[in-house]
Amino acid sequence: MEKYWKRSACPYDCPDACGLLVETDGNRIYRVKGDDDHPVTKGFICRKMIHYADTVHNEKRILYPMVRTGKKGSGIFKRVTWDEALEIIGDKWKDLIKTYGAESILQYSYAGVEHLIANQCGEVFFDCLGASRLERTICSKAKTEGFLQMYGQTPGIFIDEIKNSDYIVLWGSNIEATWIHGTKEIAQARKNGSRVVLIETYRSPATKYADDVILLKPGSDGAFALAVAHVLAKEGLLDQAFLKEYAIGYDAYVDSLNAYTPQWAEAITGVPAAEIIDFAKAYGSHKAPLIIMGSGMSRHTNGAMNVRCIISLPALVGAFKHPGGGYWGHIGCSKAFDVEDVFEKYRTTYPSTKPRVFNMNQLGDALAFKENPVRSLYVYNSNPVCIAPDQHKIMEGLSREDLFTVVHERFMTDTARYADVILPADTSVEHGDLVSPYGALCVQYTTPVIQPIGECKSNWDTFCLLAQMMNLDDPLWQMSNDQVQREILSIQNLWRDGWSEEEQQRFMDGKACVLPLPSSLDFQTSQHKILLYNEDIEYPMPVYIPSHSSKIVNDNNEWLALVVAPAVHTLNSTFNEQDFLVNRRGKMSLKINPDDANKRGISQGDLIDVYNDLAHAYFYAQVFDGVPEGTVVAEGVYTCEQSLNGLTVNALLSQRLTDAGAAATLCDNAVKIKKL
Ligand SMILES: Nc1nc2c(c(=O)[nH]1)N[C@H]1C(S)=C(S)[C@@H](COP(=O)(O)OP(=O)(O)OC[C@H]3O[C@@H](n4cnc5c(=O)[nH]c(N)nc54)[C@H](O)[C@@H]3O)O[C@H]1N2
Ligand SMILES: Nc1nc2c(c(=O)[nH]1)N[C@H]1C(S)=C(S)[C@@H](COP(=O)(O)OP(=O)(O)OC[C@H]3O[C@@H](n4cnc5c(=O)[nH]c(N)nc54)[C@H](O)[C@@H]3O)O[C@H]1N2
Ligand code: SF4
Ligand SMILES: [Mo]
Repeated sequence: MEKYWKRSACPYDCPDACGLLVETDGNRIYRVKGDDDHPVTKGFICRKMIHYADTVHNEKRILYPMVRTGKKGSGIFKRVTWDEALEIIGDKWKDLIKTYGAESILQYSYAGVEHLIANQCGEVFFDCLGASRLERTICSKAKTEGFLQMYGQTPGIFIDEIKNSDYIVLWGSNIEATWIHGTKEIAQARKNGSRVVLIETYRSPATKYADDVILLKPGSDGAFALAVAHVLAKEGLLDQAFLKEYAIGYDAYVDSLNAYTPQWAEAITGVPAAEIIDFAKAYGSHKAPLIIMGSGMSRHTNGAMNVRCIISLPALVGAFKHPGGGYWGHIGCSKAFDVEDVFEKYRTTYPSTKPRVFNMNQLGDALAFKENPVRSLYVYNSNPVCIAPDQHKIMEGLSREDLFTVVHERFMTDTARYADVILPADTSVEHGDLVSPYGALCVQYTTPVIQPIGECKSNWDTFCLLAQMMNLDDPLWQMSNDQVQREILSIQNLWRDGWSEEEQQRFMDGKACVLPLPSSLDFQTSQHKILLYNEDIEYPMPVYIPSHSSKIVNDNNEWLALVVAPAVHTLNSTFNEQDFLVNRRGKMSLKINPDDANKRGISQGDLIDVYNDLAHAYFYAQVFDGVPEGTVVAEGVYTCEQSLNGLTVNALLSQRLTDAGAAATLCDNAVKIKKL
C-alpha cells in the first residue's frame, strides 16, 4: 500500500508535546520525524520518539484482554474476549457497590498519555460511579503551588524569547533529558553573549549547556535564593520602580532579607558565601536574566517554599521588563479547551455524597487502609509499582487476595503483573485528541493515523464500554471520541477566540497554533501584581524551611541525601519496551562521591545495598566526582525486572507529602549504603 505522511503529536509527559509527522500506509506506522511546521518542535524531536514505530508495533504489546491464571505478580494470564472481561469487571463492581458502596473502588492514573481526553476521561467516569477520588499530584504540584501563591497563572516567557535573555539560570532542570527544545534556544542565547549557570545537586547531563555550575545540598535552594535576595538588596540591585508598580508587599519582604546573609546560607547550602555573592551580583546586574525552572527543588518537604524563594528574584530585579527576562516553567494551556464543560453538559449521573479522597503518592497506605478498605483498583495511564513512592508497600497492597485489580495498559508493566484483568490500551496514533502542553502555549488537534492494533482500545472507548456495563445512561457515554473532540472545539473559548481566521483554519487542519500570550507585565493574580506578600497563606512571605533529609543527613554523616533524577533515554517508566534505549541508558546504578565511596570501601561498579527504614534496594556503584559529598543520585525509572533484587529506587522513597500541593517528596529521602 502507498505510504504517506500524517500529522500527529507526541503523547508523553514532556513539556513540548512535539508535533510529529508519521509515515504510514493506514495500517502501520513507519518513520517518525519532527513537524517543521510546529512553532516549538521546528522539525526536531528526541531520540526516543524517532523509534516510536518500535513502540506501536512492539511484539511485547498487549493486544487483547486477559485474566490472571497465576499468582498475583507472576504475570501469568490467559486470553479472554472483551465481552468476558467487561462482564467480570461489571459483576465484581456491581457486587462491591451493593455490599460496600462505590467508595470501595479506587482509580489510579497519571500521565502515561498527556493528551486531554485520554488523560481526563477516567476522572468523570469514576465520579459518575461515586468511586473514591484520587488526588493526582505526583509530579510538580508543589512547584505549581509556589507559583500560584506569588504569580497566579502568569505563564512566563515563550521559548522563542530565550535568545533575548542575557543571563540564564537552569535551576533544578536537566534540559538534556526534559527540555531539548530549550537547549537550542539556550545555545543561541549563548552565541549572543548570554552566560548560563546551572544550579543543581549534581553535575547532571545539563552541565554541558552551562558556563558555571553551582552545586548545593538537596532542598536548600530556599536558603540560597534568600541569600541572593539579601545581596541584591545590600548591593543596591533592586529595581525599586518596578517593585513599586508591580509588586505587593515588597517593603516587608526586603526588610525580612536582613537575616539571610551569604554566611548563613553557606552553612545550609554548602555553597561558599563568595560564590553566592558572585552569583547575586551577576544576576542582578543583567537586564534580562531568565530562570528556567525545573521541578527538582519542589520535590521536597519544603518544595513549594523553595520555589517561592527562587521566583521572588526576577521580581526584585524587574526582569520581566525586558524580552527574554523573567521565568520559564509555569505554563498551563489546558484552559484553552473546556473539556470539563463538555463532560458536565452530557453527564446526568452524580454521586449521592462527596466521595473520599486518596493521595496518589500514598497508594501503599491507601491499599492498607482499614476502614471500608479499597477492594478494587483500576489503573490506567500509570504504572504505580515503578513510579510511586514506597514501592514495597504498594506491592504488598496489590498482592492482597481480596483486592480486585484491573489494569488498562499497552505493556506488561510491573503493575499489570498484579492485575486480575488486563485490558489492552491503544497508542496515541490509534485515536485523536487535543494537545495542551505544559512547556509552551501551543496547542494541537490530532486525528487517528491508523486503526487500533489487535483488540486495543483507547481510554475513551474503554470507559464508554465500562459505563454501559455499569448501566450509566448519561448521554456522555454514548458519544464517540470524535464527537467529544468536536463538542470541545465548538465551545467559545477566550484563548482560542483570539486567533485569526487563518489560525483557526490552521488549527483545524491539525497544525499546532500558539495561543495569544498576555503581556509580560500583566501578572495573572487577582490584583494583577506579584504577591511578594500573600496574606492568604500560612507564611505570607518567602522564608527558609529546612527539608526533611537535611535534618537527618546534617546530624549523622552515615546518612546520605538521595536525589532521583530523569534519565535521558527513557521517560518515567515509558520506553522500557525499546531495547535500544534501555541499552543506551545502562544498568541500574547510583552516583556516589569518591570520598563517600572510599569511606564505605566501595569501588567503581561494585554492587551496593542502599537502604533506609522502608527497604533495601541493590545498585551498581557509579563513583562520580560530579556528585558532592553527602548526596547520591539515581537517574531513571527502571522496571523491577531490570533491578538487582526486585526493587528499584522507588522502594526507598517515602509517602511524605510536600508543604503545599500535596505532591511527592521524591528528592527528599535519606539512605545508608554498604558494599555487598
Ligand atoms: N528524557 C526524559 N524526559 C522527561 C522525563 C524523563 O523521565 N526522561 N520526565 C518527564 C516529566 S514527568 C517531567 S515532570 C519533566 C521533569 O522535568 P523538569 O521539571 O525540568 O525537572 P527535571 O529535569 O526532572 O529536574 C530534576 C533535576 O532537579 C534536580 N534536583 C533535585 N533536587 C533538587 C534540589 O533540591 N535543588 C536543585 N537545584 N535541583 C534539584 C535533579 O538532580 C534533576 O536533575 O520531564 C519530562 N521529560
Ligand atoms: N524514581 C523516580 N520516580 C518517579 C520519577 C522519577 O524521575 N524517578 N518521576 C515522577 C514524575 S515527575 C511523574 S510525572 C511520575 C509519572 O508517573 P506515570 O504517569 O505513571 O508514568 P509513566 O511511566 O509515564 O506511565 C505511564 C503508563 O501509562 C501507560 N500508557 C501510555 N499511554 C496510555 C494510554 O493511552 N492508555 C492507558 N491506559 N495507558 C497508557 C504506559 O504504557 C505506562 O506504563 O513518575 C514519578 N516517579
Ligand atoms: S518525548 Fe518530549 S522531546 Fe521527545 S518527542 Fe516527545 S515531547 Fe518531544
Ligand atoms: Mo512529571
